[in-house]
Amino acid sequence: MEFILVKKDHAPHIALIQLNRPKELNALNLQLMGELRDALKEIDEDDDIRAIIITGNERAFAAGADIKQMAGKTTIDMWKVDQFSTWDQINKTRKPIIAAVSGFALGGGCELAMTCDMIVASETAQFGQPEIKIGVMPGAGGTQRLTKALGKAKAMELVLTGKFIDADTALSYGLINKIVPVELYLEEATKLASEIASMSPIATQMAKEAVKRSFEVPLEEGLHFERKNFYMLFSSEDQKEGMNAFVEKRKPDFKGS
Ligand code: DAK
Repeated sequence: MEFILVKKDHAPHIALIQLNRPKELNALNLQLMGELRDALKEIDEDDDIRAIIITGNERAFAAGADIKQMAGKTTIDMWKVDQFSTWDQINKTRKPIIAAVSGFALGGGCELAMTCDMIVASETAQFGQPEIKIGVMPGAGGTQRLTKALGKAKAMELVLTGKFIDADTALSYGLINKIVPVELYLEEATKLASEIASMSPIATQMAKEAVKRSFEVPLEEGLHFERKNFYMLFSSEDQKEGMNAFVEKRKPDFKGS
């Protein structure tokens, strides 16, 4: 891996993926995205890992897709590369993913953070979809995820003007979960990931799947999906362990079985 760093043992049951093109503000070139796809696939198949953190560095989470790499491309060049398989892999990752964001999260960087399940931000974080300023528009889910998170009026403003919002505004808009001082954003994301990792991984993954389903289907169908996952969890040993631990007044020890 040239453009990402992967630590599978960042903390117990937690993998950390760090985007690592610091000079280019972690601009998401095709190689980086391919590496990210492969790492996520491998981590998702690793039974020991229960939660994932994706981060950048203090200055930038990611300043978007690599404009220099895209500038001369034709429609057919773009089509041939099939970048969507990478974005689809991120979206279909079963394990909860937290984006730990500091500095710029722009364009594809903002879309990457939004494709994660939660966002912990440093007070220097800035979010935006500035594609409009370079003659295009969001292409990796920005128009949809931003609108679902912020509502039409605010999403339109960000997408049509390309303006950035700071961490306080992002929090007040409901885009992110938390803001912490810059020296603490990774620690805070790790705390959140550890809390999730202390639960049954089967339950967290099925719960994540059900919450995500709410974005795709009408309420009735979503409720049906939720019920199915709820019942399924009664086939897990973790359900017995969780409920017995409550009755016996002790901490549960979830095994992921
Ligand atoms: N691409 C390539 N290089 C970038 C970059 C980017 N997105 N952002 C920054 N860099 C590079 C700069 O060119 C500069 O390199 P050198 O000139 O030193 O070689 C270096 O990083 C430092 O940047 P600056 O010198 O510009 O730093 P400043 O602090 O002055 O400004 C900035 C920071 C973030 C405001 C500025 O760099 C900037 O505006 N960057 C571009 C932001 C942007 O427009 N982002 C959206 C890109 S379009 C798709 C999936 C995704 C996408 C599309 C399709 N499919 C699945 C089909 C996504 C598209 C996008 O994200």
